[in-house]
Amino acid sequence: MAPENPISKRRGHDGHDDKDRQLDDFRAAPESDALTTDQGVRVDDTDNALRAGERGPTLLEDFHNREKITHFDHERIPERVVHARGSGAYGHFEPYESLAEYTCADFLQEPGRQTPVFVRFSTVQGPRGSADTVRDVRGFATKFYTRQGNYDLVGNNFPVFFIQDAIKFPDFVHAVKMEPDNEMPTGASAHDTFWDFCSLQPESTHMLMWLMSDRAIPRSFRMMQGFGVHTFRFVNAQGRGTFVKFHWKPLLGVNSLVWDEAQIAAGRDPDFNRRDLWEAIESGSCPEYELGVQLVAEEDEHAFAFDLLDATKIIPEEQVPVRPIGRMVLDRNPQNFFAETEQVAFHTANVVPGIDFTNDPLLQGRNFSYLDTQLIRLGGPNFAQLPVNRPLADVYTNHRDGYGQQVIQPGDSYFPNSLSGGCPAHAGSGDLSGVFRHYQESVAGEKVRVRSESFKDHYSQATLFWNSMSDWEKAHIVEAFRFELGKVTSDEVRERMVGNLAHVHGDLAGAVAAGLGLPAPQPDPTVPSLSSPALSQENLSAEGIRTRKVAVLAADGTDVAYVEAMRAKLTEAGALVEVLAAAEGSVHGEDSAVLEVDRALPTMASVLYDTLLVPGGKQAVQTLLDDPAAVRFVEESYRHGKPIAVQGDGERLLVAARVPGEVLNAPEQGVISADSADEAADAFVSAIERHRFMRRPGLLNPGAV
Ligand code: HDD
Repeated sequence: MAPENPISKRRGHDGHDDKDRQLDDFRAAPESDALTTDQGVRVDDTDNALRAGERGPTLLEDFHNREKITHFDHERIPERVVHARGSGAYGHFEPYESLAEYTCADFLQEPGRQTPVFVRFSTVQGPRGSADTVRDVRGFATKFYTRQGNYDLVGNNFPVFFIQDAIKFPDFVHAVKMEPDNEMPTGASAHDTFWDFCSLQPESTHMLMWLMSDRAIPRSFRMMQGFGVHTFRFVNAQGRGTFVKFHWKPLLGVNSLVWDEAQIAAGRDPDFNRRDLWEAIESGSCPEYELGVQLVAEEDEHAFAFDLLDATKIIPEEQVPVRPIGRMVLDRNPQNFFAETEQVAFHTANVVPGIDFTNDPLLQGRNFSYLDTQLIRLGGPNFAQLPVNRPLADVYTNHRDGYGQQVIQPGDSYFPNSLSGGCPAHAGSGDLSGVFRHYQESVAGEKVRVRSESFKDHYSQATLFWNSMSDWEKAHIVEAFRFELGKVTSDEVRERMVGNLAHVHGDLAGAVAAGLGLPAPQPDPTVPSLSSPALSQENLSAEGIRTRKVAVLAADGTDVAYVEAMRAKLTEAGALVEVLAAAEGSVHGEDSAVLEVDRALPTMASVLYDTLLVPGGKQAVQTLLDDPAAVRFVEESYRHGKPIAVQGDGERLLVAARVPGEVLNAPEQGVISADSADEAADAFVSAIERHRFMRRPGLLNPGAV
């Protein structure tokens, strides 16, 4: 009898939903416990090649050796030309209400009906092995396995894009990717070609504002928004269209790292975001996102100061509120990275009845590119048969043959036919339910190669973004521009870019120019004063501290009772508490109580935690003061704006970490000093809820504010 598949068992894959049950058919449960060749011939030695004599030459006849090496030689496929590095997870989506008024999409009809999904998060610029915490856009691509076929919402964590027309995409990607001669920099846009392109391409300015903001260094895939970016179209059963923009909102709030922290994390844990997602799902803290839509009636197409077809523009939420329509939970990690996360193929043109395109020229070009790129990346036209890509809906086509064909298709493959009884029949000839009918839009025009006049305002919404930021967000944007342009070697490019920023805001251009040693450009007097509070991360925190990671610095002599009391309160609120000490094992309190150590301090770093707890205890604090790694831990936690709670003597570590005197006990700055857990816990929990305290003395670079 075939043994139970140990991998399925370990991961608890137990026919979770329809997609999981479908995948089960493809999970390679070994049918015998003996090693075989691909042909099923049993092998008793895979360590020694067949040779002529003990010390003689290897023989060509050794088919096992040749097959093993040949298969290995072909294990790699081309990585994605963009979004090469990613992490995926399965889950499900369920609507809150029926959206039948706007769309006939089956998966949006019935409140509570679950549709399985696979989501892949990614960075854009770097190769597969690059670090997670680089400054970059994050991909947020969702495949809904609906009963009417697969629907892919291939979005990003920013609501706008660099270019307006897809024909510019190869130029943009060539500019942002590593430079062609030396293939540097990896996972970074801080180089000449990127800024050369952007400085000559003002339509990228709005996107640059997002890219230079902390949105480009998310704390977690679980704490970042997603956007469909384009204006799409819902179509209802009567054929009425409604413009729609899609928004994913994480229930854990929208939180970011700070730049210094992101750079340290890239070294301490290059898999920072990937690990975070994986571990959260493995531990049952499943990330959740709410899907929201902005709906615009067809007759209001021209009611805005910008063009709805222009992907460099948002519809401000104050103008058209986001209506929550459902929620998505990611609750299962893949079992095989290559088979699932690497081979998944998203395509903006994978739509289902009830969801259609608009004439956004960026979207129109994407609708060509994704299928095209999968053909080379996945080696032929049959990639939709790969388990992760396979729809749950029945598939019946006249496509035949090609590399990797998995199906034995009996019968003819042409239409019309009489010999196969006319099968597969067109839906039009019988059952009309679930048929995709393209939206009946009337189209007329000259053939022209022009950009619409309505696409020509490249700065107003960049200004809107700037105006909507809080003081510390603005300071971070200025610092990011200074960092990036500071890496640019061409003076001409720097000057041109700063000149463009003058059309966004004089303060921004002036502060960036000062950092680069350039004269402040003339501010543009026509800059608007609009703002949209919904854009600031100050307004996007969530309630609660679920899954936030708390580091406790301990040593022999630590007040164990205090740690246990704080741990109880923090854990009850959903946080994850880890005790760090110089070595693994345990430490003893003054009263010889024992505290288990979760991690050895030398293997960890403050950047791997959200917040810090320093218990008192004279001897313990002295030990920590003598350990440069512990002092650095505190110093970084403070500098990165993280909440810190200290007990009694623990305050001496703050002093050693050069925390200014006025902040030694300043709950409004996220530094809580109290002797008992009862006094500290509530203030600490509210501080963790706020995520970061970026207005602490010394944190805001005065030149950048
Ligand atoms: Fe794209 C991948 C998102 C514009 C061409 N894109 C890709 C992925 C995401 C996006 C999330 C990774 C999917 C995955 O995880 O496998 N792309 C976007 C967004 C865009 C955008 C939100 C603008 C609104 N993309 C865009 C344009 C083109 C492409 C204008 C080409 C004309 N994108 C591709 C691609 C990729 C891709 C070359 C690379 C790998 C893949 O498709 O499967 O076809």
